[in-house]
Amino acid sequence: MKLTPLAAHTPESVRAALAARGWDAQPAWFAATGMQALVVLLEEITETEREALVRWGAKAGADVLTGEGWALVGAPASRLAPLARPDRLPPGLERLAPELGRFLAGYADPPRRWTLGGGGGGGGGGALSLDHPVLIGIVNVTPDSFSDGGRFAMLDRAVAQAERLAADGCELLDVGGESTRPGAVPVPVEDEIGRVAPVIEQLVRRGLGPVSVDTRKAAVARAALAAGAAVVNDVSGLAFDPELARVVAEGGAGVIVMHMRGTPDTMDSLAVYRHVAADVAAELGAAVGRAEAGGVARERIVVDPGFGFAKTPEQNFRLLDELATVVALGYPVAVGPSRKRFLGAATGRPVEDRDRATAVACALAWERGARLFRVHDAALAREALQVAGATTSPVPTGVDRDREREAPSGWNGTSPN
Ligand code: PMM
Repeated sequence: MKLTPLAAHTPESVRAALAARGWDAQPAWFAATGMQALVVLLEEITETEREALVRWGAKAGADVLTGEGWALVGAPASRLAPLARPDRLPPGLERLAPELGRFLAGYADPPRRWTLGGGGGGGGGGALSLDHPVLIGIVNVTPDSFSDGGRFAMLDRAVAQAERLAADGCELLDVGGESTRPGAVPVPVEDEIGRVAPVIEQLVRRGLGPVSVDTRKAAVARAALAAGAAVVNDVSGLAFDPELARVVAEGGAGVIVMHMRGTPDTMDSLAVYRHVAADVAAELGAAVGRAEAGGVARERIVVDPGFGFAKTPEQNFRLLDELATVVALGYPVAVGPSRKRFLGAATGRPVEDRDRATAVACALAWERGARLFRVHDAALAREALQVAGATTSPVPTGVDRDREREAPSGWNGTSPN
């Protein structure tokens, strides 16, 4: 007998083993994703539900660890799938089906596109494919990033920076007029509009778009969308300005909801989590709820764990490693590790020498399911992501993703041949 342990972190290993033994692409991919080990944490469960889970686990051969009001369930996707089907649910677990069903559907068929505004307000238009890493280039128009000041100097330099980022492969340019670093001075709305709107207009006019505006304020977002922005990137996750979700919805724009706590001034003192990845995912879920309650369509929403915002270096690294918990929300995930302090904590490098570390962080995030990468230096990140993207493709060869959509109910753990 010959024994070969396969790589368990990717369905690709099982797919390749089956393909090498004559299986067709489609059933091989089905079976391989069904065999992937999943772990779900259930909270706020009753004693009856807990007992039903333990009984089911013993019968199904799943691992179930429980305590009062919670359970951790570990099993291959194919074994969890019946729990998402009302007709096959063991009695006592009825409340589990809808949530688990949503997760498994998103797991089997992650979002492949992000719908943006058409620019110029009013919606329509653009979309970005998420089948490959998408770079978002940072265009800062804050006086501290352009210390020689002057409106025209600022505009010229922003355009030059945007041209460089676009040439280096950025598919979205993120224009921000207010620094969100701790201790940064708040910028009055009129000043922020005066900084970002002319830049956005220029970038769109020169065909460098689509463009996003990095703002927490509804009035700034409204002006930016009128100037041609297609996306609002809000570091406060729609918590700072209650009007912003409605402005995004009415403008037909895309939105990035980022996780943070408090404000740039208070966030460092709020970096206390029970379990950082699970807590951030739950709080991002609430942010997505704010977006949807304001009328923003699901396909326009991207979530971002907010590296460096209300997180210690250790928490940022845990979050990066456990990014799959954020990906499991079912929305495309953007990350912005670029040049941040936690990268300096690991490498000892100063802020101006963190682009290599940024590129590595982006590659790791891609491997864990992130699709969009907000960076200062696009050339290095692009190269890292080209390698990462070639290693872990979200589009398996020979598989028709529209047929794969059926996966959760199709998983049965046996050979379809
Ligand atoms: N980080 C900063 C600003 N905006 N937006 C998103 N979506 N994600 C981020 O991580 C993020 C952001 C702060 O970084 P900078 O001051 O270097 O731009």
